[in-house]
Amino acid sequence: MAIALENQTILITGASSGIGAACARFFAEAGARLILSARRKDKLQALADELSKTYEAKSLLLPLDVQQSDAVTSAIDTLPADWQKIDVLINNAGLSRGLDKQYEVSLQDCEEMIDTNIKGLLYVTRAVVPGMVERGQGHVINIGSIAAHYTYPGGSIYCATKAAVKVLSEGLKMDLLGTPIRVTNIEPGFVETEFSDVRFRGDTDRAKSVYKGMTALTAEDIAELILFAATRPLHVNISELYVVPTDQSSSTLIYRRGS
Ligand code: NDP
Ligand code: 8X3
Repeated sequence: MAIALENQTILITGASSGIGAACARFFAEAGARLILSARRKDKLQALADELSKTYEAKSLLLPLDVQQSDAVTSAIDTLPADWQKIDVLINNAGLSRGLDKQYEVSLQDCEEMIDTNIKGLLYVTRAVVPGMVERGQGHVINIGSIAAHYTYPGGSIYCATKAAVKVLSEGLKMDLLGTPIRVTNIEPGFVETEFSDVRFRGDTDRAKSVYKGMTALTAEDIAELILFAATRPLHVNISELYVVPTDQSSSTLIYRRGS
């Protein structure tokens, strides 16, 4: 039987758009309280207002750049007393930059992907998990990618970061064995969000062409699976969920209509 999320506290990184924002809506509908984190405070505020109006959900804004280790630690350590007991951490903040060759991609792009997708996820995990262990309750849900399994040309840095998320998820599960804390790695294929706009720095035509002629997953498709993982009975740990659009079988094998 599904477990209830009423009054549970969910911390979502990257809540300002895409999968993170969709998770906020699904968990709010299920009665949870949300800690909404990302860099764009205006987007977080608009989302919090919507959640309050639509679901009467309580939200706390946590504007944060996950690349900044000190800021992450201090933000988690100084949460208001009634928000400190985090039940579910959704490590979702992440991005890709460009499709440049490994030997040509700028160091700045490499570092942004590594610092956000690997180091940022680790900073947040290290700040939150000790409290979960102390309280004997918690669930860490990382957003990996099928890119962890399939390297594609020009994507090796991003793919390496998602391979790291897979390994960090597996290792965290091992390190938490003997505690009730659960660990899940969600690995989506194409999801149509701001992801490709960010990858191609606002070149919307190029971003749209990624999904041309095929039906991509939606942020809601993924949020529903995350909610499913979070609501399994406490003795059930979904370790990995690998999910692609029906029109996709690997990072580079896509079925496109009319092409
Ligand atoms: P979006 O671009 O829509 O969302 C990314 C989120 O990450 C935004 O809320 C952004 O917020 C946040 N973010 C980025 N950098 C930082 C940072 N340094 N500090 C804090 N927050 C940050 O893309 P998606 O929703 O698609 O992506 C969510 C996750 O899903 C990512 O980890 C991505 O790698 C993964 N994924 C996406 C797939 C896809 O096809 N879309 C497929 C597989 C995995 P802000 O800019 O306000 O900080
Ligand atoms: C995002 C999906 O295939 O663009 O993780 O890398 S892909």
